[in-house]
Amino acid sequence: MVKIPVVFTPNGSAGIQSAEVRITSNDPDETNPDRTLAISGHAWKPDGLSMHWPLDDAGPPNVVDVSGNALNGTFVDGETWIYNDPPIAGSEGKAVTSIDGSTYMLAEPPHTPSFTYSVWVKPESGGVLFHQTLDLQQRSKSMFDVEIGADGNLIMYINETELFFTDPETVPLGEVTHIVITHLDSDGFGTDTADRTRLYINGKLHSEVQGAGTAELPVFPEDGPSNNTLYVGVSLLGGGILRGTWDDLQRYDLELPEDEVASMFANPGATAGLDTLPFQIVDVSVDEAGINATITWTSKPGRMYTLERSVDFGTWLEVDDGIEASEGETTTTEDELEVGTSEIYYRVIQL
Ligand SMILES: [Ca+2]
Ligand SMILES: [Ca+2]
Repeated sequence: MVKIPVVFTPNGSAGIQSAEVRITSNDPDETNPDRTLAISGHAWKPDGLSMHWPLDDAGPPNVVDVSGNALNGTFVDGETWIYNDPPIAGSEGKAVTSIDGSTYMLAEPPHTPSFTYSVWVKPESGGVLFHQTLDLQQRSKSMFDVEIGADGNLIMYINETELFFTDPETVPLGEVTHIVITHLDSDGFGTDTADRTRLYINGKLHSEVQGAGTAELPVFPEDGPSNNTLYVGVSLLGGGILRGTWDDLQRYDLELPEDEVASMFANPGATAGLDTLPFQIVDVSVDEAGINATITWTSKPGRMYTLERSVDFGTWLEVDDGIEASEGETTTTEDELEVGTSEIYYRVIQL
């Protein structure tokens, strides 16, 4: 018996993705030398990722979210945007450019005490990256603002507290910069305190404020008027439209650590791994007698798994369910395989 392991790792957009494996033989005596197998798998989604806009969009009105959370946004003044621009986050995919008019994007991300924003920009003018206002009607209270000045400095506020006012050329106009902002508030909303806020430029920690130097993200008042809209590329408080190219916007509902930010800069467009192994089968072994198969996959403590099998990639039968995870990898065995079975496929479902 020859074992040919084929590992298919779906990546990119979260959700079901498919591929084909074609096996051919150059043996002239082989009677069935050509075989195509359809493979599908569920793309893995990192913990904490709430929104991921690759900005590969071909046109308005929607800014497509591939995080799996369906947090699509809107291109405002969508006909004026330029789509299918060459990417600035790495060399794959596309980017979008705002050149004129009232071009900005709207999002409705979850409102969480801690967060991370990551974006690639090539600004052609100063303007606003992110803006949220506490009071929509009066437009008087700034909740969260990040702005790039005409000389390439970056200014950031949370709850009207100025956290960063960087030197000129931090985000140089006409150049591509990867900007990441992380915010940690470990004791949650309503305490008036947060742990720290960090600014990363091109994968490196640029500025940091801690404790009393930072501010807590306020909660929206229950009786409004307010909304949870995130304005991307404009401010309602008079800040300008940011003209320039945008690529790969990601949001997390937690503070990404320094090594993850460095990794995101080194791998443009990739999401943070958060020290979690991709979910996949790493080994399938059959004992010499061909009676027992052992299947091993990456796992996380606390999770439960179901193992299924198929002989034709069409019908799947449960082998075992309620399999408790071990740390790192989990192994289970299917006993008493049917004699004469030449192919079995396994899949593991994380519950
Ligand atoms: Ca892109
Ligand atoms: Ca707090």
